[in-house]
Amino acid sequence: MSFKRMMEKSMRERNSSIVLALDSVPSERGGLLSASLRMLRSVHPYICAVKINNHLLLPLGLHGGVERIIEEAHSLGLPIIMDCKINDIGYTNRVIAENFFNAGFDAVTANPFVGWEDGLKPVFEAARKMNRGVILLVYMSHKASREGYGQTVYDVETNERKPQYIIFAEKALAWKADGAVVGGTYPEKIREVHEVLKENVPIYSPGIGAQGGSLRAAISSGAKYVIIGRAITLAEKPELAAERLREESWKRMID
Ligand code: BMP
Repeated sequence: MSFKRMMEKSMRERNSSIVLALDSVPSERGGLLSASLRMLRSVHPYICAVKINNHLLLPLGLHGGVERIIEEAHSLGLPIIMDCKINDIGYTNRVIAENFFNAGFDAVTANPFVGWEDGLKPVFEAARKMNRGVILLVYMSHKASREGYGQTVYDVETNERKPQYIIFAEKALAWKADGAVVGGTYPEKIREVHEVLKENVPIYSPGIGAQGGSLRAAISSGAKYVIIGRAITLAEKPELAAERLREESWKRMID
């Protein structure tokens, strides 16, 4: 099954569009790995996938620690995404993607700034060969996002001017990406990107809660999945926070 279909199935079966950003911190109740596994086990009924990044990869390492989290996510029936934001030359990018796919990740994130030929093409090739997904950054959630993703690009051949994120959305469509990241802090950008992508490439939206984005606005503007970390992981009762957020997001989805 393709990553896109796997996500769709997980979302429908669990009535949840929440991708948990498992950016754990060690707690007094144990180290990073046990804190992460505990978090996953307590919130898994309310989420449809898990995403991890360098928060866990650097201290735990891929083999051993992170592979244990991948195994746990899969045993709970959850797809797992490596948010590595691949951003190098093609030769290196392929090795990065293959390492994560071989470890068991179902998808990786990548930065379209590096382009296709000798950039992200080898990542998409590796993903297609191994039946995994690639999610592209289209407009990030942080304050300075406009300095890069929000620049106006002048095309000397056509004399056209377009926002960088619209060009990235068009690339996500042309490259048949499995997802596009658009910050939940910018619902108007979600709307514009959704106009380009329609239902062909699902929008993943981080920045809800801790970064000030509204779940309601992100979903009603066209986000299909919401990536949520601290609003769940730092809550006094993460499972209650996840349950509440799931309810709120699901209500919006079926409205
Ligand atoms: P939180 O809900 O705690 O703000 O976490 C958001 C997560 O999404 C983090 O793991 C962050 O690295 C990631 N993220 C983001 O916040 N904005 C983006 O534009 C892209 C991301 O991957």
